[in-house]
Amino acid sequence: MSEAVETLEGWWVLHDFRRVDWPRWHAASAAQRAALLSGWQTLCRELSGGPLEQAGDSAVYTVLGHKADLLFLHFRPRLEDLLAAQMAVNLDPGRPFLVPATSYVSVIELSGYLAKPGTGPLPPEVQRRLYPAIPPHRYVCFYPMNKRRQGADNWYMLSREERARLMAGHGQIGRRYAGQVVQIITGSQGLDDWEWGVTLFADDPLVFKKLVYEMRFDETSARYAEFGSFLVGTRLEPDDWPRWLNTATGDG
Ligand code: 76R
Repeated sequence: MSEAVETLEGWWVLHDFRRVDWPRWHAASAAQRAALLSGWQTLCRELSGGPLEQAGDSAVYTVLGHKADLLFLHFRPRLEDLLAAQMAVNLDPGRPFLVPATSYVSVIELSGYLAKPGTGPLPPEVQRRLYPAIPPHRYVCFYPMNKRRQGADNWYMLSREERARLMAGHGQIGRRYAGQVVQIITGSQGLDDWEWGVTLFADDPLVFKKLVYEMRFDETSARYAEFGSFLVGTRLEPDDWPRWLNTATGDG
């Protein structure tokens, strides 16, 4: 009989992917576009560090490919606070233009495979990992994953010792990327369609490919990991919106 590993949970997390309604954007007048743009910039400022934030953090990314145009990423103390952040995007004057594409609900998770959570107050380094600011790196990569439950390869039937051994190997590969990538693992059992969300932050997007590829050869991923859709994006600061939408010269 295997037992669940102890976990610690921190901020609640919403990955809110949006599409821009491009036909509508193209049909808008120069004045309407200017108003939308300043509305979106104000929204972003209010979400991170402004009145809509209070506690937690938010960041916005442009997303490559057809799956979405934007990612609004929110860390918040409670589910209700995530809802408020989601609704702020929905209720923004630019609402009909920012159409939901896909989303993911999860909570920052530290598992106790390598260090069992003690009973006293949490050490500051653990606090920082449970309640982090969104890492400032330029690029983000997100994908959901499961641990396999199939025939002989059933993660949930392994003993705790065996899982700890596998996770130690996983951590070893990960630590080779120290300084190049920050990973935030969020648990989503009972919350969304996969078991975990993996969010990686780096200043060189090639690091995502190299890390994920190398991990595929680690037994934990090779035998037990199943993956959903991968999305990659670039940080979009409020001041970057005009350049992104090519309106910086007021082209209209
Ligand atoms: O050293 C530590 O303190 C933490 C060790 C550690 C744990 C417990 C760790 C390290 N991870 C842990 C848990 Mn991870 N991680 C992933 C993926 O693409 C794939 O193959 C898998 C997706 C990546 C890229 C990654 C990166 N990790 C987990 C869990 C929870 C498992 C459970 O509880 O059963 C998942 C799903 C998961 C997945 N991991 C690291 C990294 C990196 C880069 C590290 C080193 C981090 C560091 O030392 O700073």
